[in-house]
Amino acid sequence: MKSAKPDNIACSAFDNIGMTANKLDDDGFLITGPLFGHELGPRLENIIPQLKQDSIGSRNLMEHSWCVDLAKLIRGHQRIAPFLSAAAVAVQCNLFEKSKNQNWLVPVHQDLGIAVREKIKHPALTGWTEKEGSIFVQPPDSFLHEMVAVRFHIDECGLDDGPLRVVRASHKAGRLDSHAALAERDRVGETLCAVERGGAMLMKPLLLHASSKASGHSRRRVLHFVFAPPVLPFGLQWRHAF
Ligand SMILES: O=C(O)CCC(=O)C(=O)O
Repeated sequence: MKSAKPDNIACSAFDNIGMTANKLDDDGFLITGPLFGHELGPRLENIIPQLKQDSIGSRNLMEHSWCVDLAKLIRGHQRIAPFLSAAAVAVQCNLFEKSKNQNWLVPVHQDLGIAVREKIKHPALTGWTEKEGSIFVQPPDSFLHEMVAVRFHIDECGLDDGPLRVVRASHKAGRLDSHAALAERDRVGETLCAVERGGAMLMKPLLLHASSKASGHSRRRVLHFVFAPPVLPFGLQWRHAF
């Protein structure tokens, strides 16, 4: 089997103003420089430790007004808005933290689940699960293609900080089982995604992605927002939609 060593590095050392939505459609991801300068950093620094103290689960951050406010700021940002449809709503926000005490990895996968209010029986809806009190289901690929994740980096994420490794353009292959996912990764290779503090990585949920453990000397926090069409198919309703 061919080694899956990253053959490429993507970083935020460019300004994406003027880039077209085709870039996101073609590659399945793109990286921006800092969205708000350094202003938002200290504000978020104060919020995140409080969340931890309250032992609030990382998947339900949309229940907090600060998170809804930030989602709206991000959606309207001149570097982000061109990549979202005008009607897009924020439906989810997870905090992903890697540090010395909290170091982890994820194998290659696609983000297939969405959080909904209740179960609806329909043959096109699969993979029902419950996590942290939310019901998740996998909608058809055609709906996942309409969604965009915006990963807002609270800290810098360099190559030693457990960055995402993505398989460029793999979202175009649709839903892949684990065997096909590994084959696609080995065929295309991986791109390491370094992001500056305050920068964002935009990503299609069907893009194959993975991440390694960090070196353990840094703290890498990412708020992973998901934006999607406001109306779900088959009578489903979003758990959160702002
Ligand atoms: O932030 C990471 O390292 C992994 C995130 C991830 O796997 C995901 O968004 O599904």
